Parts: sequence; structure tokens; C-alpha cells
Amino acid sequence: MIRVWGRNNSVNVQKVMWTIAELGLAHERLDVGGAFGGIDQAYRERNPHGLIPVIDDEGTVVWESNAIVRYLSARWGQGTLWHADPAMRAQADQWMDWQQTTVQPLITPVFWGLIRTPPEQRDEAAIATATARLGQIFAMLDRHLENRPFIAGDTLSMGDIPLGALTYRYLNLPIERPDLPNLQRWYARLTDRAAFRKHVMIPLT
Ligand SMILES: N[C@@H](CCC(=O)N[C@@H](CS)C(=O)NCC(=O)O)C(=O)O
Repeated sequence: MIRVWGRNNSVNVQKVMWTIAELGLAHERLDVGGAFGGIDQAYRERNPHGLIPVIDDEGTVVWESNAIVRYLSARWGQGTLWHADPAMRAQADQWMDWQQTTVQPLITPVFWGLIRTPPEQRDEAAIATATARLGQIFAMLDRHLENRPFIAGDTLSMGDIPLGALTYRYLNLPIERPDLPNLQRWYARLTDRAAFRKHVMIPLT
């Protein structure tokens, strides 16, 4: 049984829950973080970073959402989420790292500004700057998806999970976006998946 600590409206928890659901793993999720609190001494012993999510898989404790997605895929998703071929796996890896280092820092001010900040307190200039840059980087992802159904190969892999979770947010924020036809086709494929609908396609809060 895998135990997951983290509230379900966190995109980083959603990545983990989506992975678990794709793999059909027995699990229990505990609400921690945000209004739930619970980031106490005991929590920090599992995750010294003091953020959600963290998992415990029968004694194997892992934090950092993308590291968790990789661990679960390697352990339980050989031949599905985890590509055996290192070259294919590197494709998934590079887009996972790009999500963390490039997309996340830009979407955070837009998401927090529009969803978690009262209108009178918003930094509209910062939101507009990040939104414009997001349009450029999602256009780059759109070009990557021009000739392929999924991020790395012909089937869903771990490479789709972090970007898929963030793309749901990007497409559902009240912002202007460029035309992204390839990204929209890939996103439609994700929405066909029950695991994605259950864990990612929930109201933005
Ligand atoms: N790089 C970390 C970031 C984790 C993170 O920022 N988690 C946020 C929620 S998305 C958090 O713990 N916020 C404080 C809280 O919820 O109490 C990861 O991917 O796991």
C-alpha cells in the first residue's frame, strides 16, 4: 500500500495521484498542506523540504513530485509509463525537467494571481508578463507535438504526466493563449483517460 501525503488541489499531488491511478496501485491519500496544515515535525522527518507531496511505499520514502512519478513508473510501470529504451526514456525525462524548471516558475504567478489572490491585490503586470511568456513556451510544446501523439513515443509515458497536469491548468485559466492545435489534440487524448479526469480535471482552487 502506497501512502501519499498532500491535498488534492495541488498540481504536484495530482501528478502523483494520476500516476498511481494509471498504474492501478493500492494507495491511501492523506490531506496535508494549505488549509489542512499538518506540516509538522513528523512530516518533516519524511520530507525535510516541508512541502507536499511525499510518498511512503512500504518503507521507501520519496519527495519531489517528478522524482515520485519516476520512481512509481520505474517500479510499477515497466513497458508502460517507463520506457525500457534509455533514448526514449531520455525524451520523457527532458520534458519532465523542462516542466519543473521552465513552465512551473511561469505558471505559478499566473495561477496564484488569478485563482488564489483577491482582484484588488493582484499584480496585474506580473501576471501579464508571465502569461505572455507562457504563450511562447506552450507554443514550443505545441511544435513538439506536431508529429507525435504523446510527449515521448506513441503511447502515454511518465513524460506526459507533469506537463499534462500543468496543461489542464494553463487551458483553464482565464487568460489569453495562442492557437495551440497540436497541444489541444494531445490534451484531448489525455481527457479520454479516466485517471486524468479523476485526479487532474478538478476545479482550480
Ligand atoms: N518541487 C516540489 C514543489 C512542491 C510544492 O511546491 N508543493 C506545494 C503545493 S503544489 C506546497 O507544498 N505548498 C505548501 C502547502 O501546500 O502547504 C515538487 O514538485 O514536489
